[in-house]
Amino acid sequence: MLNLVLFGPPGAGKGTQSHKLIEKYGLIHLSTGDLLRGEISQGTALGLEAKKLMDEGMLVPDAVVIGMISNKLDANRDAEGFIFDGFPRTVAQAEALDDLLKSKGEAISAMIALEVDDEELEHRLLLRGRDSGRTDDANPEVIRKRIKEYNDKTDPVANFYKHQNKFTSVIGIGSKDSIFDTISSVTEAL
Ligand code: B4P
Repeated sequence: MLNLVLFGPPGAGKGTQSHKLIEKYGLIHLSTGDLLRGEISQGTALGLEAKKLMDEGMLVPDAVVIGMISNKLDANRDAEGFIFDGFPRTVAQAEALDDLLKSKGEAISAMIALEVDDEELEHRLLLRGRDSGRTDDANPEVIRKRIKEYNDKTDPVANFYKHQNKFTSVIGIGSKDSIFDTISSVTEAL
């Protein structure tokens, strides 16, 4: 199985590059952001709780996202592999993911981290906020809070995969296609 973690700050292009990887490898896309937005649009209790945190630029509790991912892994037992987009975002989530995959005789193949500076991130997210209706993209203060949450809680996850020799960093600035070419050179070497 090819199991990839696509990593990077909010707006780095994880969702964008995930879609290209899915087309190329037929992987199952597991985006915790999309799953949470799905819960919000269905008006579930989980969605209502998550929306409050997401609108403030905070992470939702580990147990919630780990539970969602665990259900999706169980529901896709015959998959060729998975692309984890926006997950894991904390070291506790990374440890839980390793355990879930291990219980199925699987492991993460690689983490690919998109590197983009804060100014460009803010610019991209505000631009997306104009069309997407995403409330967490509309407010510069919330965007800065999300970037701070990333630096405080998510960036340490990179070390988790560095220690396993599974980490590769890719510059996330340039055309979407040229970034994808660089990512492809990493996946083809696996
Ligand atoms: P996510 O939905 O994961 O989204 P994101 O980090 O905002 O964006 P992404 O990096 O996917 O950006 P995209 O490709 O779309 O998270 C939203 C919230 O959900 C979090 O803040 C948190 O509250 C919660 N959450 C999710 N997962 C969680 C977890 N595991 N634990 C706890 N909480 C969790 O790109 C952004 C924009 O840039 C797009 O408009 C795109 O077109 C543009 N773009 C992409 N590549 C570009 C390029 N090369 N050049 C120019 N623009 C580009």
